[in-house]
Amino acid sequence: MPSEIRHDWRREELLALFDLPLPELLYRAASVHREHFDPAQVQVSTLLSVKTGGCPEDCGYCPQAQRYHTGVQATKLMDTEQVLEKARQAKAAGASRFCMGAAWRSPKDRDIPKVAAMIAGVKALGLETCATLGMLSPEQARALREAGLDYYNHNLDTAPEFYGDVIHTRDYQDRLDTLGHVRDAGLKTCCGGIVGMGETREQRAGLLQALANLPAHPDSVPINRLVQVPGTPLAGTAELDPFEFVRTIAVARIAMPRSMVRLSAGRESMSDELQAMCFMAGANSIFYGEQLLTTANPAAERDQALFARLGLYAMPLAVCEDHHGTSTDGGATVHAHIIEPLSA
Ligand code: SAM
Ligand code: DTB
Ligand code: SF4
Repeated sequence: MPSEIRHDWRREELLALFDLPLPELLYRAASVHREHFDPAQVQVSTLLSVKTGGCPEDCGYCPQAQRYHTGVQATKLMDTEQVLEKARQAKAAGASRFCMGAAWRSPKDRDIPKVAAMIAGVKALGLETCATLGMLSPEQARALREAGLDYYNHNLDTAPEFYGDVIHTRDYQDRLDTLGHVRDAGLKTCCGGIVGMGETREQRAGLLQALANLPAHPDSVPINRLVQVPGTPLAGTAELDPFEFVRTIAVARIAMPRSMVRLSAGRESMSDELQAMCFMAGANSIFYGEQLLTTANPAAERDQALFARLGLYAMPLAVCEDHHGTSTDGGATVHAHIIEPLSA
């Protein structure tokens, strides 16, 4: 029986999945994964921080909040040409999606034409475009869509009842509102959260419940493992058991069968074996390139070697588009497997 697309997950059902013996949970998640995806195919995105640091918000995990002293140097919005050069490099290295991040609470209206020019330029390179700029008004979301934006990343971050322990400068409803504006503008959503912030298993289930019960499942679901940055309030939090991280990926896969589940921040400090377990649990997307926004990500060579050892390959761009039904050229521009495996 194919798995249903549900928006009525109860917390206890998700917790019952978390509580399964790990082999049984992995089997169930891997079965759901195969209903909708080739389990060897992984979607590859590259991130660029187009405006770094100096953020007025107080997200307890974030190295870019002005109020924490993390050593991150605040910058102005980058020039479009510099951004396009980075996007060309990302495409040449094998990424199919380019995600531009800005350390803003929300963009000012005067920023939108500048970001729109970046989006249009990246789109013209043949990459999928994604942006994460904070809260958006309905008009801003529409303007970004018109510029050629495919995805907007805006995370719920954690369960509603734990959220107030982490962030105080905007509330959960603000996030839900922005996600509504993004969907209404016809953008695809990239929405997930962070684990390892000291939340309970019930709260991890609560994050997945909130994501799966959105009016539409996010097209991409980034599951970040907290990157602990000295100076942030969450530095020093007890490390999450790696198997609990794998369980979180598996339950996300089961609850959101057609979404791309992204093994996101935190890979740099994960072993190859832990990452392999995450792919077996249904993760099918990564951030690729040595930097996330301000913190380290595995070197491209390490990821190429990992893909080769595991027999994984990068999702070609045209397949990324086909998967969401928006390919305009019938797949004529299929790129070969774009993270080239290193020869043995
Ligand atoms: N300022 C915008 C916002 O908050 O929506 C966009 C950029 S913000 C850095 C994007 C996401 O990165 C956050 O929602 C959070 O989930 C993730 N993130 C930030 N710092 C992180 C950390 N130290 N570890 C893991 N994920 C982190
Ligand atoms: C997401 O969920 N993870 C990415 C992306 N969306 C923008 C960001 C991770 C940031 C990790 C901390 C940093 O590098 O500053
Ligand atoms: Fe600012 Fe985004 Fe960091 Fe929060 S997560 S402090 S909004 S850059």
